[in-house]
Amino acid sequence: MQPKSGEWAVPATVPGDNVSALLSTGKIPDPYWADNELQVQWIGREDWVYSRAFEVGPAFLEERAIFLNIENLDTVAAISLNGHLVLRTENMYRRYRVDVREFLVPGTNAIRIEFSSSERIALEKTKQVPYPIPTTKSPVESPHRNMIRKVPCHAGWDWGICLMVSGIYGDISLGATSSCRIDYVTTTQKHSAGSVEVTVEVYVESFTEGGVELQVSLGGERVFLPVQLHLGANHLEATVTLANPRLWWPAGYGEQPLYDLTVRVAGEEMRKRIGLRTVQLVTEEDAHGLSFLFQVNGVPIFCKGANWIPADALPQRQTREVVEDLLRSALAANMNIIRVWGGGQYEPDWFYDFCDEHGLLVWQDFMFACSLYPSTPDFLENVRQEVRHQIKRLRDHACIALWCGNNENHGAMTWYEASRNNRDRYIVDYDRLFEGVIGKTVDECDPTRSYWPCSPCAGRDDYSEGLLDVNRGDSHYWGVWHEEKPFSAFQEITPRFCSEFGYQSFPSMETIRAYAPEDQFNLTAPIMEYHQRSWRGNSRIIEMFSRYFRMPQSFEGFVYLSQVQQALAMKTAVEDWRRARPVCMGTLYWQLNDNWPACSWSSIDYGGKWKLLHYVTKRFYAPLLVSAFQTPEGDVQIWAGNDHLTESDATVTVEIFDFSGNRLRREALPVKLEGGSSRKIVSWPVAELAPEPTKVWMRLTLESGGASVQNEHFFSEPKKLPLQKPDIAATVEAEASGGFRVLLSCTSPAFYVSIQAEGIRGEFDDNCITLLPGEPRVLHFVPKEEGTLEAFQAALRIECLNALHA
Ligand code: BMA
Repeated sequence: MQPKSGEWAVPATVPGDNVSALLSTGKIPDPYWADNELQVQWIGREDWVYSRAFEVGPAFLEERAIFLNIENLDTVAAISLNGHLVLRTENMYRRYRVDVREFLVPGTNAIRIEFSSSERIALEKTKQVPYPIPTTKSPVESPHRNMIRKVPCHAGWDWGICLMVSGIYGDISLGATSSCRIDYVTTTQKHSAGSVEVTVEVYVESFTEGGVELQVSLGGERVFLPVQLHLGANHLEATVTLANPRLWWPAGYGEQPLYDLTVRVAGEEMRKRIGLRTVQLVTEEDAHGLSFLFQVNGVPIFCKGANWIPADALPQRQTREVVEDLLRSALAANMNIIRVWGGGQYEPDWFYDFCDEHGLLVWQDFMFACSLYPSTPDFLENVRQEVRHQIKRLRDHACIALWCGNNENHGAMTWYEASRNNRDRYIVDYDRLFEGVIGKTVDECDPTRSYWPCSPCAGRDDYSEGLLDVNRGDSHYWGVWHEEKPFSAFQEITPRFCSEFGYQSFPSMETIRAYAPEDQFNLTAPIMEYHQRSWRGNSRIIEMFSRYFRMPQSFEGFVYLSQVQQALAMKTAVEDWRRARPVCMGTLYWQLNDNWPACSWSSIDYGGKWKLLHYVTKRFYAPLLVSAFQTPEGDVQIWAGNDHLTESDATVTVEIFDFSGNRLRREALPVKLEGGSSRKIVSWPVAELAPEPTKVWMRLTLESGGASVQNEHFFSEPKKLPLQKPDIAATVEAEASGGFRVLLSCTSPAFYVSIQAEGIRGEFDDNCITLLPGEPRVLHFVPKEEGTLEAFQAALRIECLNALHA
């Protein structure tokens, strides 16, 4: 690989990206460290050339058709074989297949891929439109990201580094056949009592004519059909009926059986695995507005999840291991859905395979975010090809619940002066793209799923301004972070489905060490501010501390408290919206992961380490939930929720303690919990439960069918509480499994107790817990790498809220 204008070259990996190649050969410093990002911005302004030689055997060249297959090539490039230009690409989300037979020779061949600077091309494209096409600004950015079909967040985001990478991240290969090529296989299921009829459609490019056999085998059933192939594109179809189908369910609702599908035509073969299920988005007018909920196999699903962004700003590091680890963490925190957000990318097949296998529903955005977009004929045609390909590639994944047009572009029409002054102009562009092209393409290529034009919006036919009506469709609620409202603002709204809401925290100490030297360990130090891309971000975090907490004394204390604060923000929102079931039927917090080490809304650090939020998520997303809601009128309501489908007998225990750990009151309330429900169990005046609200706290326990969950409630802001200095003792033992067991005990109640094994990859089974004297807790740590007991012990770090009151 070499810069087009340069004299030097470095080895590059395919699949991989040019920035990783420069990094691994020492040409650039680590862009994630300190503010090195600024030193690598030139890379995106250069043109880059990838070249290599490859061998082709004579037998290969005897085949009738020889084609070059390219997927995920980023982005604007000219590809030549042996000096002949064979293809120009301009969309990294499309698959390109071109006939290259005449350009190959037996023996050694040369391929050259010339990548044009995406930044320059984007700028050139703005000149082809006679009015501005605005996009969101980021602190460090490449402008006009909306003009090219490249991962939008490569150009920087309000959590992300600007790295205008290029390279090849998917397949690049030569194919040869003398018969035909299967371009896509898609399936459509028709469910009826006791059976499912599956129609298999096969899209074949044929290079010969004549009769052949179409062979379809699905779950042991076989159908062989004689078919005629014509030169060029062929559309074949077969139907297979499966009796007694085993249905596919989202995580927590049942199993994920997958049926093997094999399609053969004239010696060519394609395999897939199919989950049998129906999925429906239900949006109906009702007493509260316009509903928004998913039903799988007719069962309403309360969706619990988070938003997904690309796993690394360096595409080469988005390995299967890294990505699956993140998805596994989502499942471990009781999530049943993730939203592949529109500022990122369509993920590789194995991402969706994993979600199929584990019951993680996917809300799939098309890749448009926080911008307005052009509607020139070229742009629209380019997008049509992209969307057609992505739908045909992905639609057989059982996990995919929805196609969504974009992220926030509908609302974005109010963000820019140009579009505020001329809404007609931009709404026409919007409609051409998101209905005229994408909506129509979804209807044509996947009638089995719903299309939702924008997250958030109020449906396909609603072009109204102002998308803040949480009663209609899905919503993004940013009042607490971006408008700096108190956490109680979450409880003042009842969204039908909240597909974004978030609160930031600092990453863990070990992640901070990966980008900042110790002299920067201060919230307002330049590098700490540099790795914060949200406007006033660190100030907001500190200001919010002052409302609820006492100020930490140390940097480590700030980092810890920021994670507690974030966890409490999300807990406040999710518990409230789960209580509001069935009016609210889903929560997707912003955001699951990070693409570089930074301060952000994520619940998992760059590198995979769980923040405290992720542990707390595991509790507030658990199927059983017990929670308290203190009303503005001065009552405390106790609620119990059950996401299981079956009714159960349960007990809710309410205990009042003082801050020395003395129990002052205990009530055990028997309750019947209906399947898929949430209900208020009891309501007391605060004055009765806690006559002096700063002197006591409440513990709630819900027990049902052998499961037990707990929660705690303070009657006033934590900063007012007389928290005592707890003496927390930890004894550690190695477990036969290779993990570690930690026994924690204390001398007075300790809150939001955090235990970290710094620098050791792995997770505890619980964290951010409450400890009571006389009730020691055992936690287990499952490491992702081998290590000794001594190393584990030395890495342990324990913190709790009480320390701020000492
Ligand atoms: C949203 C997202 C992102 C952004 C986040 C935080 O609305 O869609 O664009 O990162 O807010 O501001």
